[in-house]
Amino acid sequence: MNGFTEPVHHLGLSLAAVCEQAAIASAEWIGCGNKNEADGAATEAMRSLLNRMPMQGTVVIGEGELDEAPMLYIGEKLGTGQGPRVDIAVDPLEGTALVADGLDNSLSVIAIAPEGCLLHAPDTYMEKLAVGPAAAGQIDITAPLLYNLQQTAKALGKDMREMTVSIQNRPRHREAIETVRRAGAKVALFQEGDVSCSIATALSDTAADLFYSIGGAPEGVVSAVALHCLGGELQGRLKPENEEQALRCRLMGVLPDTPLFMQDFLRSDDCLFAATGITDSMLLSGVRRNSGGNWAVHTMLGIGQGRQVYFMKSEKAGIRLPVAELC
Ligand code: VTB
Repeated sequence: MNGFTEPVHHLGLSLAAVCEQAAIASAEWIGCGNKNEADGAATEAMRSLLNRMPMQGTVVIGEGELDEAPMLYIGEKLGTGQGPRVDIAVDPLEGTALVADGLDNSLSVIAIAPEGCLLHAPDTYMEKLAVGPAAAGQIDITAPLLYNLQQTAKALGKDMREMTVSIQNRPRHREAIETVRRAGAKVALFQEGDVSCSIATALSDTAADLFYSIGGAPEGVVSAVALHCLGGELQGRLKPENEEQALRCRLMGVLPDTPLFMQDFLRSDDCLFAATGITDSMLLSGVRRNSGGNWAVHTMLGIGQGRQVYFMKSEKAGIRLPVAELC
């Protein structure tokens, strides 16, 4: 904990509203084949609304460094300048290619915690393992995947044939996929979207029991905040692909291959996580425009203190965004 005074949790509903607007903005671009426009629309909407929130925020996980991202860059100050000092992790459009291609599993996501309490992760790969509350405390990222699969099955009281592991569909995961299948468990491959697939392990009405993948480190941090709110667990290890990335990791104070636990990702209970579905996922339904012309959106709001998680459906007045005509 660091010496903050003002609590963060009362910002929850505003944070959910920010995600909703970002999701609606990018939903205009679903299936249009343009990743950058979809991401830009979500980023612009998110930034403009975060700036109206009563907080003194700093982006610690964002769209990139100042020289590569005009908005929501790492170090950017956000908020009205009043209220709690917070670290902000944003992923305005998690799954840009999914939205461009009209595929499931995309979200708009934000996590916040008091200043100094979120891991400042570099934009490299991270090996990630995630489970829900029943298996929290039973996994070990430094141990083989088979051990973690067995531990999770034991904690859930399931036979190996009843177990499902979510793994991103990439050649780098071939060995992991074979390990799971050889053990007699099932693999649920996903194309993109680590955040929804890792969080889904903590929800009772989804098929995923264990999440394993080497994906984005920034996504690992936001997922860890959500899993904290749900009582689950995420462990990770940075996997830089070259010396330059390894140096970046060291400069940010996180050594490659060092195991990272929940207390490394998040150093306060007073945290918030919000995500709105853009396209459908295991976690949330995507944005819909209903027959009355309003937007219907589904949002998950996680509150760290007391570990409360709400799933909300909102109807938003049918403002027509200018990008609609461009698609
Ligand atoms: C991961 C995952 C993301 O991209 O970063 C993945 O965390 C990496 O994709 O959800 P590549 O294998 O193509 O490098 C996402 O799927 C989308 O940002």
